[in-house]
Amino acid sequence: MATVAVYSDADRGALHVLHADEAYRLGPAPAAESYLRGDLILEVARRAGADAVHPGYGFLSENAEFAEACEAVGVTFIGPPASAMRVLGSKTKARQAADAAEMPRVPGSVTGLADVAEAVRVAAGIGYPVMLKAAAGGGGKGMRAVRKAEELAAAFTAASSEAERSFGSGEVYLEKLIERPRHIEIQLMADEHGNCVYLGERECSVQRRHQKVIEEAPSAVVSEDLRRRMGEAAVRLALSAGYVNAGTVEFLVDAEENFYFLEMNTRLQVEHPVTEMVTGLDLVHLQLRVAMGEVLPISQEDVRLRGHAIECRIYAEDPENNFFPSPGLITRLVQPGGPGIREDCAVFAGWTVPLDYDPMLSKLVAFAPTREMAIDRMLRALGEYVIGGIKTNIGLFRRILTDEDFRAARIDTGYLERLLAAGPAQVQEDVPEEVVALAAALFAASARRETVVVADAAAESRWAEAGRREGLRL
Ligand code: MV4
Repeated sequence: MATVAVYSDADRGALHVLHADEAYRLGPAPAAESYLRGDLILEVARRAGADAVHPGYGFLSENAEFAEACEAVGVTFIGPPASAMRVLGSKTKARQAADAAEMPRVPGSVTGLADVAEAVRVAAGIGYPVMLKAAAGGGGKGMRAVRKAEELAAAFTAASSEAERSFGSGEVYLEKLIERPRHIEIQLMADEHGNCVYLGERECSVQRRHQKVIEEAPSAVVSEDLRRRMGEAAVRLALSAGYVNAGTVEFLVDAEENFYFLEMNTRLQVEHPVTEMVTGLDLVHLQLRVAMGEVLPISQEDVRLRGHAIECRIYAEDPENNFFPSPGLITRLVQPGGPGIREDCAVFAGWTVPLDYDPMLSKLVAFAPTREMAIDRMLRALGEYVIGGIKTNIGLFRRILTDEDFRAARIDTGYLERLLAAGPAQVQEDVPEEVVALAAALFAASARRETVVVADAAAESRWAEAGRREGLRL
């Protein structure tokens, strides 16, 4: 299968451009002038004679108009039909489809609340605390928890005007607030012939400001029975909307193992590798075969989960500076490997991380027979990972993976905010003075981009002497 890459001026030298058989420029760096220009992308498809377009993540991957524009010019969109995208990509339509598919949903209103009086009535019906949500919101924006009845009126008015300002629609609905939920999602794969399988779940509760940081498969708290019930509900929803190709159904799961439909992502997700590791499947390969009209080559009985996988999203961001992006030239890259380590890396030494896009550098995945082994393998791999010239969030993962609550899988969507609120990493107290001084000197030198050679004459002569004694010429 020949590949055609598209790139913006910022990505002229990017890895995907080097890997593809052909590459075409879309336009200047800003996404609005390149990766979001569906017309320019289809112009490349025409010039290159491409049969299909894979939209990846973000950008146009959940844009029904783009999916339609592809089909209109006879280019296969590797993803769901626009009609399914429209139903499942809209919060309120998806919630209505979830009800039709008898999918457990958080108790509350399905459509927008007409006025404060209706909000008061619905809240009284489900009991406090409640969560107000903007229908046109998303990713945690436009959400407001209300813990007492007397706060509801003001909160409703504020949420509605905020939604109007931020999303162009003041429509607000109301749900039972699920305390300390886990975010668990089901991976689906459906073909054009009415077959749909679920490929286990992913635990995505370790998030910061609604950005996933660590994802795992399987979830440490999902039993075989819960997995089957969530999977079958997700399949019912997908089939009811005529869904095709890869998709993910997101759930909130509470401490009593109740699960509630949140939303559906009508695309492949960044974290799909952890599902690939525990199922042994290549999800993009399956996407391509489904997009070519093939019947799914696997049935639900064929799906077997084995072992445990953890993914760390390696970002060019500065944990000491509120995780702000830290773009710039990557001067050095030493990548981990070894048993059970997979690194999906998009950068290389000499690459300049641009500011124009999400600053993700790579996804480091550790697979092992058990969660404990996967955590320790990941720690070993992170210890080998060197990305020079820019700041990264590698240190954050060491803090999380050595944290007792994480290792005991006592995590929920508030876990990482609580860990970070506990303050900066505890510096080890037992570090000898000279080591601290040496570390400071190295840090200062690296900040000045100098190389510091620490020559210990005694050590060197012992090394040379051993070499002479053993007759080795090193
Ligand atoms: C909730 C919730 C608790 N109760 N709904 C956040 C973004 C959107 N995906 C839905 N979200 C939530 N909805 C009710 N009724 C808690 C969250 C939530 C959350 C959900 C998933 C992943 C991370 C989260 C972080 C904070 C809050």
